[in-house]
This record gives sequence, C-alpha cells and structure tokens, in this order.
Amino acid sequence: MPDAPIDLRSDTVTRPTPGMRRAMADAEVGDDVYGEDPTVTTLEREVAERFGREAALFTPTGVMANQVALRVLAAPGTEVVLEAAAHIVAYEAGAHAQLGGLQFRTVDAPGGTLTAELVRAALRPPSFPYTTSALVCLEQTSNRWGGTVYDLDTIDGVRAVADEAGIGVYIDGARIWNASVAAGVPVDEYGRRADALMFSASKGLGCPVGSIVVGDRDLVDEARHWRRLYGGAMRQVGVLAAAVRYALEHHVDRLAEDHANARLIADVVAAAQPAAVQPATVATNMVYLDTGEHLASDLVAALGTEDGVLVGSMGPHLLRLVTHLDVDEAACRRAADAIARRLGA
Ligand code: TLP
Repeated sequence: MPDAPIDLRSDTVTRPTPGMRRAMADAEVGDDVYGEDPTVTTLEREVAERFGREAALFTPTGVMANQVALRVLAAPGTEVVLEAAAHIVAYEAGAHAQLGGLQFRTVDAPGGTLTAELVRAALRPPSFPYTTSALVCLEQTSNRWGGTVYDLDTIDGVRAVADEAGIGVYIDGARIWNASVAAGVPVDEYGRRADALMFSASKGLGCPVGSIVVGDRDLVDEARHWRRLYGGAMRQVGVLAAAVRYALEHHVDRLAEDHANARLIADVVAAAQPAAVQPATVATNMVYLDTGEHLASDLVAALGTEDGVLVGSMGPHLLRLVTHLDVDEAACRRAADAIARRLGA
C-alpha cells in the first residue's frame, strides 16, 4: 500500500487522536440551546478564565466566530480597519459586507503587521461627512503573512490609538495558541488587550470542529443571539466541546514541535534554494515558498501526484505549507526534500 500523503495544505486537516476520540465518546451532553450541555458550559467557563475574561461562546467555525463578534462590535454601515490580506477580508465569502453591513478600510501593512501609526492614519475624522470608524481587527497569527506574531508592544500601540478614538479592538486569533507558545506569552495577555477575540480549535489544536469567542459577559450574550440568527446554535455539542477540552490539555505545548518542523522545512528548502524562503521569517507553523520561475499550480500537482506531498498554492508563484500534529519531523524532512528537488529542476 502506498504511504498516506504528507498533507501540509493546512493545519485544519488533522484527524482526532485516539485520546481525543475517547474524550468525545465519554462526554456528558445535554441540549446546549437550553444551556444544559455541561461539557460546553465547562469549556466556555474554562476558556474565559484562561483568557482572563468573563465569558466565552462555542461556535461551529472560525468564520462564524468572526461574524458574531463583529456583529456586536461594529454596527452596520460603520467601518472596520484591517490589514489588506486579513482572513476576514479575503476568505470569508464577503459575509461581513452582506450579512453584517460592514465597510472595510484595508491597510497595506509591511509584513502584515498593523502598527499604531498605520491604524491612526486609517481612522476617519469624527466629523461630517466621514463614515464612522468602529473597530480595528488584528490577526494573530497572520495567515497570509506566514504565521507571524504580533508582539505585545505593537498590540498596546494599536490599543492606545483605538482608545483615543473610542473604538474597539478585535483579534481574529484563529492561531493565537501558536502565537502564545512561540512568543512565550500567556493567552490572557492577549485576552485583556482586546474587546473580544476568537480562537480556532479546529486548526493546530487538532479538533474536528469549533472556534470560541471570548469577551465580557454582555458581549458574549449578544454574540449568542447572533450565533442563533446565523444558525449556529447547536444541541448535544458536548461531544465536540470535549475534544476542545482535551486539546487544551494535551495539544498546546506540543505546538512548539510544529514550529520546529516548519523551521526545518524552511531550512532544508533554503539550503538548496536560498531564494525560495528565509528561514528566519518562519515564526510559527507556516512556511511560504517563492517558487521563482515555476508555476505554483504545476508544483502542487506534481508534488501531489508523484511525491505524495500536498501543499497549497497561494498565488501564481507562492506555496503555503502548514505543519500540524499529523506530520512528524521525518515526514516534514521528506516533504522538504521533494520540494527542494522540484524547485531545483
Ligand atoms: N483559514 C483556513 C482557510 O480558510 C484559508 C486555512 O487553511 O488557513 N481566521 C483565520 C486567520 C483563518 O486562517 C481561518 C481559516 C479562519 C479565520 C476561519 O476558520 P474556519 O475555517 O474554521 O471557518
């Protein structure tokens, strides 16, 4: 039987581990729409505590978590400041415009990092005839910019500008646990700097489903209303919440292995093809590769069909590789060798 492919397209492709499946099978459940699923309630309480906030809300997806949070934080017709390639702008099917009535003020930020200066320049003056700036969104880690991490000073700078303007700060923290592990910053440091944030359990933490919004009690209550409106209020969902509780206990510290494997891939590829990647830019579990004269789509096809290595194309000459708990060091080395060979061909 041929080896299973080495799947580096995303950290969303993981399958629940045997331990996680056992935790799911054993979960106590009830109807969460009645507030009667003890596992969901416990998870939401534990997550809120870990982020130093009052409350949390379990949602089916990261896209829904972002949507319900933004519904609370920015009224229809107001403007939200984001980095131009942010997931909320680029990959959420236009949901925030269509369903939330929001206008985006996108900012080209070097390396994908919004700074206090960039945010200040993007805010509208609070006078006629300008539209109203309502919110700044940061992405931790930044997906399109290679898993880079906002440091606390930069977040503080953005927060200060937002406070001056009397507007909110939201963190799309789909991979905030990767940031926390890479930077050695406990997640409550992020939690108390934002009006609200979300993280995804279905990415590096290895769960099949789920994202969680964190914030004040009032904000979360209102987000719960929007979750219902979007069709995301779920019933005996403790089986999924149990997976998240398991992951928070067993799969956080090990994210460091994913980061080391991402760096390994970059090192191996750069040793053969220095123009493809600068290993020092790999901060967490993502590697972006410049394919030079090769078309990324050709490489994706050849790697997939001939080498059993699955990677994503993020542009005509750009590949994305994401490490996760289903690919070990040996698999990453094999994948990197195959990629280096093809880039050199
Ligand atoms: N990102 C996915 C794709 O949609 C691109 C991936 O493979 O990286 N915020 C950020 C920063 C994300 O990267 C993602 C998913 C989401 C939100 C949405 O999460 P889901 O897919 O659970 O709705």
